Amino acid sequence: MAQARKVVITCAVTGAIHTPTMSKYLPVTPDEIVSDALAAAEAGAAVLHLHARDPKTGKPDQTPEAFARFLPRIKQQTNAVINITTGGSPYMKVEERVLPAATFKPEVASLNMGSMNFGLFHLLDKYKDFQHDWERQHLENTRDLVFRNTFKDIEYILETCYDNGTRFEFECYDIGHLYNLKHFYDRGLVKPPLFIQSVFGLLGGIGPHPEDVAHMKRTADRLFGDDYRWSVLGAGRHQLPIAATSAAMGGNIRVGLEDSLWAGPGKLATSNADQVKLARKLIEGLGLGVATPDEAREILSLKG
Ligand code: KMH
Ligand code: ZN
Repeated sequence: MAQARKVVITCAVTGAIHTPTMSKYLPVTPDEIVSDALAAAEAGAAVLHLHARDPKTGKPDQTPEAFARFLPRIKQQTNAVINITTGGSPYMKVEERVLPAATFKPEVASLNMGSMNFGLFHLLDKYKDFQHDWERQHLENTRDLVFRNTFKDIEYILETCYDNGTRFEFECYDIGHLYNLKHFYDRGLVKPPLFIQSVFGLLGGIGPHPEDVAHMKRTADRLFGDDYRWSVLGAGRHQLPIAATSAAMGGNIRVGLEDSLWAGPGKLATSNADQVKLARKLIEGLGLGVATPDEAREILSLKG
């Protein structure tokens, strides 16, 4: 009997977009990040995409010290692939953003493939009373914020991580970002298979329509042929519909509270594992399999 295709689930545990007021389930302290990450891995996430936060305020914290409070504990207790952010938050400079990946030399680091608007201010319609001052500012300031990822920035991150054997999750928020990746591919600065994470439904990037997903995939197919592995993430309520579309089209899936706080219409996810379980359900419902961490290493050609 033919083996079912294996789908890699990435879980992005906390990120830098959402704030503690938006959900009491958002992991913020090192203990919360560890327990949510481990439960997500247990539920089927082969890759854990990690950011750090200040435990008191929940503010994104990109210092290696902040990562050191949870990273060794996660590594000790799971075989899941560790993926460290180099995006940090859109307010940080690239030199600061790359420090945790440069320090901990993970198997995977994220790499954002272009500059863009990164609108979160529309969330102010929904959330009014914030626990911490920084939260309102964090949303308000995005009216006039560019998430900066210039060619020089991208090259700097590639160069900094090159000798560590770290491979990348290339975050592509729009079609032009695929062409930026092609530029680095043509120059031999990135090696196949490229792990492309297509991001849908953020204000400032491509939308979440099935036609957007199809266009992204068609373009990646044309530019990279068999030299890439495709994964998708949908922001907010688009998370699961986009995941289902990807799995049905031959792709992989990213879920997690970094990108969406929801586990259904109007229903907050009570943990990252909630969303991983939903992803698993839809993968298995399609007759596909969930990749183990070692299968993910094979599929993505990681250093292991
Ligand atoms: N929050 C995602 C849409 C990064 O950490 O480098 C993108 C992301 C970026 O995860
Ligand atoms: Zn991230």
